[in-house]
Amino acid sequence: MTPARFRALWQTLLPIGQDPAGDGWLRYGWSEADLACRAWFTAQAQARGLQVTTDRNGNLYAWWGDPAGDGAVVTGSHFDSVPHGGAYDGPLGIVSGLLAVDLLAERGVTPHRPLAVAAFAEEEGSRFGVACLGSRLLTGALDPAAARKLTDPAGVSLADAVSTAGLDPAALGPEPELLARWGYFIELHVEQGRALVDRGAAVGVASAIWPHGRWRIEITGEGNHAGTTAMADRHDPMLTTAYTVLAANKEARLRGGHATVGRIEVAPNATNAVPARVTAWLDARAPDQQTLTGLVEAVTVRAQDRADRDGTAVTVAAESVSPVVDFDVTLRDRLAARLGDAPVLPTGAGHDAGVLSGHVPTAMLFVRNPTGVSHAPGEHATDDDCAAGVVALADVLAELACQ
Ligand code: HGY
Ligand code: MN
Ligand code: MN
Ligand code: MN
Repeated sequence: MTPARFRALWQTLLPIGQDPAGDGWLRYGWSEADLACRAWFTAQAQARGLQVTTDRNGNLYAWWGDPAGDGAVVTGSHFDSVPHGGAYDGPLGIVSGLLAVDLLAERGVTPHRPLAVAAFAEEEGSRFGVACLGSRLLTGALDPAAARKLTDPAGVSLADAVSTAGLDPAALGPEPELLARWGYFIELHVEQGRALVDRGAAVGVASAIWPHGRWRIEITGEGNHAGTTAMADRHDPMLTTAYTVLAANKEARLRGGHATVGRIEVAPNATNAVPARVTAWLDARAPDQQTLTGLVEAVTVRAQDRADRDGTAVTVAAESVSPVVDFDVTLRDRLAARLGDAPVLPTGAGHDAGVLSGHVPTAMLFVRNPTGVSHAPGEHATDDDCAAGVVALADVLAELACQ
């Protein structure tokens, strides 16, 4: 697998969903860009003679072998991005899976198990607000009735969105019988940090996914005139919000966790009005559940203290939380050994692999990201390292599918 060969396939997908202004990618679940990625996937799979199936939640699979066979080895990731995200987070795992199939076929490998490349729906949750939507519906981690009601910022429901892709919204729901036929799931992903750079390695193996979640913080104040209202008479939720944002940063640093408020909505969102209400979304993550719980509680307490001073009200609701995922040690160490003692490292990022790991033996491979940046246009991986990732994935798939 040469860097040029990786680049040749990569650049057929790259332009899809790219921001016309060049500021990253805009690929959201069931959007035009996502439907174009799905069409790309289907064409690439068919060009390889792979059978394409879709589960009831719109997750796509390209099968080498019988989709109904047992012990399947499935690899894959997601097409969708955060707004103005990077090119690699998600798509790299899908492109690498297709190229790994090419490599195995050229090596004359005959898998003893069905092998599939998967594309999971709406992993980032950028459109409907719930991360790993497709894999959570597949595994039963998300109630389909609640999911159907999810709406995007334009008010389009998930039910309507999946209908545009030809799916029956009433069919959304868990598929235990499909998962029961899987033997392994392997996700290759661009590293979202600099650990592999620091270790001088092109490919690594995941040890764990930090517990993490997103919390919606509603801060209600009193809308008023920005010019005539005396400062002492204001109940300004933006002030409480500012203190909450600072508290998140401070408590995360104190506790060795990660936290940010990356999204806020202000009502009425007028320059010349003291806001009536601010909604802030907190993303918090930590190496263990106890630290994460303590971090979120501390932020909540600090927000409430400030609200008491500002005469505002604070409510906090968890929108989606992901428990810690310690990847199967035997599988993890077997893959690390197969890859010549590749570094083993945890990640603070969530992945479909984290959702699936509760249902099928799962592992993750990481490809070096020289910038360490992710969820932003600066996210990067060199063609050389991506080619090395394809070879590593092919070696792992061969090991698992031919045992
Ligand atoms: O948010 C995450 O950690 C993942 O990239 N969806
Ligand atoms: Mn991501
Ligand atoms: Mn991802
Ligand atoms: Mn006026």
